[in-house]
Amino acid sequence: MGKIVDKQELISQLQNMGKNLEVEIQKAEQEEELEKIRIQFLGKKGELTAILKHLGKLPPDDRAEIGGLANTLKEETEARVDSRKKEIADRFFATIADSEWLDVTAPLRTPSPILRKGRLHPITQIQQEIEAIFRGMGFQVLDGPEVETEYYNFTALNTPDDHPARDMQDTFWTEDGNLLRTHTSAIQIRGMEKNKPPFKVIGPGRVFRYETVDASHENTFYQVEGMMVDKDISVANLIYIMKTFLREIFARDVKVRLRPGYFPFVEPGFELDINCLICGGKGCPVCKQSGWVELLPCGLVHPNVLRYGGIDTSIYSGFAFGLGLNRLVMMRYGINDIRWFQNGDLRFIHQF
Ligand code: FA5
Repeated sequence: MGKIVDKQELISQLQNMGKNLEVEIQKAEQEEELEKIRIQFLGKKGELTAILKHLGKLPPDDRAEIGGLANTLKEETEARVDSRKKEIADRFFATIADSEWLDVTAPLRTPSPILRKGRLHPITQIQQEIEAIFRGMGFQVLDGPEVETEYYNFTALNTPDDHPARDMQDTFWTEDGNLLRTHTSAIQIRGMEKNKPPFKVIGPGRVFRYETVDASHENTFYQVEGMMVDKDISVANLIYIMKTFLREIFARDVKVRLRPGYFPFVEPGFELDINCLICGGKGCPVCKQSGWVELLPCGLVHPNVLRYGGIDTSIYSGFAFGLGLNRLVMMRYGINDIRWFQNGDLRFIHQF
């Protein structure tokens, strides 16, 4: 016969767990610690599940009572974790606000911080460098609108409206049926409309995705698109241009790896990863402990896309790539959180 389970014993176990949880949550100083606590207590293999294993041995009335208590504990814990997270974030921003308080009625100090020379945002700086590197290789720099049509952002990129790949990029739609471009690939189509092959273009710009923000994901970030169309373009041309570019931008040889990657507008498609320059490949939050950072998806342009651009695919082929600028800057300067780029903290900008 199994162990006899006492209802009171389970209640007191739940109460103890509740007390421990309260203490642990209050002690936590970082979001990651809170996540660990949540998993330790409420996860599938957590303490609550261990306690509830005994539920089946109780009479039905007691089961309902203990089940109810467990649910309340779970809900209370989720709420406590959320409110602690908010406290941690508020404290962080309050520290910044305190240290940046400025009396606008005070007379100017000399030298005045207001008269300090302005700096270009690190994203702008790297964009200018990238443009110079590619111009040096004969590429033309193109622009495109941030509010795009479905046609340029998806349809002409071999992604019709019933294509599952549309879900790969969560989209902000405007009320009139347009969208905030989810990638600079829209510029590929504009590039083909403006040029007759052979041609080489890059298109830098801001892009938008309806995403949850974390250390390595923003809802507003920057990319540079690249495209080369000529006779007999192959993966070898793509790899050569990418390696040359990375060596120039990092001023050293960077370890890269190429994995197969799926994008409807290239065939074959690749993900080019670079060795994480923040942790040297050992593993950190930016590379999600993998040692590699996904930097440069690329591939040979799908013939359907070339056809949308009015290009004769019996003569010409091409390659394309889409580089994430925020992550590139993070790698270069060892920035461990993507949220710095947009939080408006001048101390951040003044470092570059
Ligand atoms: C694309 O956007 C494709 N258009 C790229 C492409 C172009 C593929 C041409 C093939 C040919 P992806 O969604 O993986 O792919 O984004 C490209 C890069 O943008 C990523 O490698 C990453 O560096 C960056 N990126 C993507 N999502 C985010 C995000 N939420 N926050 C910051 N950077 C991001």
